[in-house]
Formats: sequence, structure tokens, C-alpha cells
Amino acid sequence: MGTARFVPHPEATWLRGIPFVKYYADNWEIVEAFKARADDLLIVTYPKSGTTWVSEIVDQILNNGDMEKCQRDAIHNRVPFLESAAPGALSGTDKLTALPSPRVIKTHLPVQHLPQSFWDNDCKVIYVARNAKDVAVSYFYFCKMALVLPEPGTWEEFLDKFMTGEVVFGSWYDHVKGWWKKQQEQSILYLSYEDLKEDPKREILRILQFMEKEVSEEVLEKIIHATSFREMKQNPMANYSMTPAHFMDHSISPFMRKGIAGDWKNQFTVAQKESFDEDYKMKMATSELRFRDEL
Ligand code: PPS
Repeated sequence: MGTARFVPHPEATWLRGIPFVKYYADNWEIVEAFKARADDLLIVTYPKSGTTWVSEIVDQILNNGDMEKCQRDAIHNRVPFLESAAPGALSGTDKLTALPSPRVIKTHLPVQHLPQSFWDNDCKVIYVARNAKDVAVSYFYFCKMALVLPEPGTWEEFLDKFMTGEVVFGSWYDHVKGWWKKQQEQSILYLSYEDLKEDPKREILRILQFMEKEVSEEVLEKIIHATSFREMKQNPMANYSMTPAHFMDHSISPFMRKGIAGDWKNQFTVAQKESFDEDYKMKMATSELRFRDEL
């Protein structure tokens, strides 16, 4: 834990070509040397893309939809965040070392930053991607309330930084493309937030198949219900309300904010949308990846 004091909204530290949370960068050597286990399941996302949602789904599957078992701890302890660290808090690696197998691990690392031991152990990876405009909006509000992150500035300033990859965890465009390409070599289930939103049952069945698990129809329905936005928003073990207020200030913006596809329409001006889409076309021109920015 160290003795350093937590200072809210520290400036980002650049780490191997991307802006990183200062406190995470201070702990990077430990993360890089992290020892994965062959039965670890990794949930990878660019921030604000459905991490918590899929983490809850996976934990529900592992516990056969037993709500009491899934209430055993807050989501950030059930599914620790690999690279997270801050003065006065247990780091992700500390939590993970103490967890029995099978572990479920959350990370936002770009593909080239993942500790080697995950590849050496051929760990299963679930990647969740969300359309860029909704991610930008969700990330903007999150940067205000999550005090480990740098101040976002105005929406206009934040959007510029998002487009140039000068936000923590770097470029959304490189992240989604990098992990997409990695599927050629590794066992990766690539999901989208919008597909999950459109048909949770279909996507949860894909997750089950990937995890090589089965549940009864009744349990499946329970899981769909328990992992809906409405249920998770009011579940203290899923909505981050257990996180101390000096790390996350829900009075600025709740973690479970809107949970929809297409909220960008309430934030982008017409001009912002046009220049964003034009820039997007260029950045994604060489990719076959397609996202829906409304349902
Ligand atoms: S984090 O901090 O990067 O791990 O955040 P992450 O969990 O990836 O993303 C948070 C956004 O996901 C929404 N969310 C959900 N949407 C639909 N259904 C469910 N069950 C659900 N759970 C979380 C959450 O509200 C954030 O999106 P916005 O657009 O801000 O509401």
C-alpha cells in the first residue's frame, strides 16, 4: 500500500506510449511481472465499454446464478482490476494473489501492454467493445467522478483528447483494433456492448459456450434479470457504491449512469458529430470492425 498520500485527479503519467493513471504507473513493474494462472479468465475492455456488466455476468455464471454467492463482495473484489493501485487501497495484484482459482480478472490494458504470463498460460480472454461516441461520453462523466483519473476539462477539450488518444489508456481506435487482430493467435471472445444490449440472452449463451459452462433455462433467465441495468444500478455489490467517496464521487455522476446505446446524441453537437465521424472513418479505414452507435 505504501505511505504516499492520495491526491485527487493527478495528471497522467506516460507509460510505454500511452497516458496512464499516475498511481498505476508507480506500480507498473509489479503488474508487468504478474503471474497468471492457466485457468484465469481475463475480461478486457477500453474503459466504459461494459466491463462491469460482463464481469457480473461471468461471476453469475461461475456461481450458477446464486444471488447470495454473488453478493459475497463488491464487484471490484470479486473481479479485481489488474493494473489498479492507489495510496490507501489494495492494488489489483495484491487482491489477485490472494484469490483462489478460478480467478476472473479485469483489465483495460491495450494488447501490447498485457503481461506476458497471460499469453504464456494461454488464458481465455473476453473482450468487450462499445461504440466510440458513447464511450467518449461515458468516459467524460467518469473522469469527473473517478478521482484517480485526470480532470477531463470541458466536454469539447475532452473530446479532442479522446480523438487523439491523449486520455488514460490511450487511443480507443488502437485498443479495439489491436485486440481484434489478436484473435488470429489467441482464444478471444470479442463481444460488443450494443449486441449485449440488443439481445442479452443470445450474448450470454455465447459467453457460456466460450467458458465451456452450462446453466439451466431457469438459471439463465435469473442471470439475465440480475445483470440488467436496472438491477445492477440498485445492487450495491455491482454499482460501485462500496468504493470510498474519496476514490469515486457518485454525487458528481453515478457509476451506473444511463446504460443505453445512443446517449451520445444528448452530448455531441451536430458539428462535433460530423467531425468525429469523418476522423473515425480515417482511423478505422483499414479495419473490418463495425459498430452500431444506436439500436
Ligand atoms: S469501467 O469503469 O471502465 O470499468 O466502466 P464499464 O463498466 O466498462 O462501463 C460503465 C458503463 O457501462 C454501463 N453499464 C451497463 N449498461 C447496460 N447494462 C448494464 N447491466 C450495465 N452495467 C453498467 C454504465 O452505466 C456505464 O455506461 P454509461 O453510458 O455511462 O451509463
